[in-house]
Amino acid sequence: MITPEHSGPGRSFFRRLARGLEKTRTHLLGANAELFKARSDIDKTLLEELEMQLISADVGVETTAGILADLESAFKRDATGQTDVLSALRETLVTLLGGTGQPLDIPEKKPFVILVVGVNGVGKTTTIAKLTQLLQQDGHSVLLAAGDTFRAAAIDQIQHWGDRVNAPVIAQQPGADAAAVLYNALQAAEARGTDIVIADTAGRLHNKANLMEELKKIHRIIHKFDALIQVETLLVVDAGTGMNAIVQARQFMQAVPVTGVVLTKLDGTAKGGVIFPLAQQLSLPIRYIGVGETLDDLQPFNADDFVRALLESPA
Ligand SMILES: Nc1nc2c(ncn2[C@@H]2O[C@H](COP(=O)(O)OP(=O)(O)OP(=O)(O)O)[C@@H](O)[C@H]2O)c(=O)[nH]1
Ligand SMILES: [Mg+2]
Repeated sequence: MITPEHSGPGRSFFRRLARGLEKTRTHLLGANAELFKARSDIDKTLLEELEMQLISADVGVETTAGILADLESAFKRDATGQTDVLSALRETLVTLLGGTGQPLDIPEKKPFVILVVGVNGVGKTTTIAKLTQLLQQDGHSVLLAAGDTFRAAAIDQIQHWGDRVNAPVIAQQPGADAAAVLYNALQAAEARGTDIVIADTAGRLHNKANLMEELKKIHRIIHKFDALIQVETLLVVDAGTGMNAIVQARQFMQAVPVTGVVLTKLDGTAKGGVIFPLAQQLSLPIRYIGVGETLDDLQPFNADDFVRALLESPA
C-alpha cells in the first residue's frame, strides 16, 4: 500500500518507482511477503528462506550474510517482541544504503561538467536525455556534447534526444577526437553562459584499454580548458547485469575519478538487489536510478523511498 505522505506528484513518483522494482521485489520476497509480515520471530528456516531470496535478487553472498546477521541481532536486542521481520529487514536495508543517497549538487561555477561513462548499452545516452530534462526542470541550462564519436549512430541518437529536450548539441563527424568535441562544447557553453555540459562517451572502443585511455584524455582536456572546473563523472551501470556491475565499476574507477553512479533498467530485471553490494563495496554516491525507457523514468536516488518501494506492492 502507498502511505498518505506520498500524495500529489510524490505519489506518482513513488508508484513509478514501486512498479519499476516489481521484478526485484518478487524475487526478494517471493510468495513470502505476507508470511514475513505475520512473523514476529526469526528462526533458522525463515533465515534460510530469506537468504535464498536475497541471493536470487543478486544481493550477493557477502552482503546477504551481513543482512542476515543484522536481522538476527535486531531480534536479539528486541526485548519487547514487537519487531516483525519485514520492518527489521527494511531498517537493515536502509542502513546498508546509508550515505549513498547523496543528490547531485550543482555548483555555482559555470560550466559544471557531467561526464557520463559506462560500458556499451547500459543506458548512457538515454540517461543523458532524462537527466537533461530533470536539470532543466530545476532551472538549469544544459548543453550536450556528442562525445561518443565511435559510431555515427551515436551522434544521431544524442542529436535526436537534444531536439526532444530542447538542448543544444555540440558534435563533430564520426571518428573525431572525443576530447576535442568536449573542448568545443566547453567553449560553446562558456560563450553562451550555459550552466551545465553533459558529455556522452563511447561505451565501446577497439578494446578496453583504448576506452580507458580515451576517458583519461577527456578528463585531461576538461582540466586543460579550466584547471578549476568541477566535474561529476557519472558511471552508468545496468542493474540487469547484476553483480557484474560491480566489476565494471571497479574498472572505470581505476581509469577515472568516478564521483557518482546511475543504476539503470531496474524495471527490466529481478537483479535490482545488486544495489546493496554496490553501495557497500564501492562507497560511491548513487545519484539516480532508471526505472523505465521514457524521459520521466530517471529519479534522484533516495534510500528510504527505494527500500520502501522494494518491500511494498504498488497500489
Ligand atoms: N527498461 C529500461 N530501459 C532502459 C533504461 N535506460 C536505458 N534503457 C534502454 O537501454 C537501451 C540502451 O540505451 P542507450 O542509452 O542507447 O545506452 P548507451 O549506454 O548509450 O549505449 P552505447 O551508446 O551503445 O554504449 C535503450 O533501448 C534504452 O531505451 C531504463 O531505465 N529502463
Ligand atoms: Mg550511447
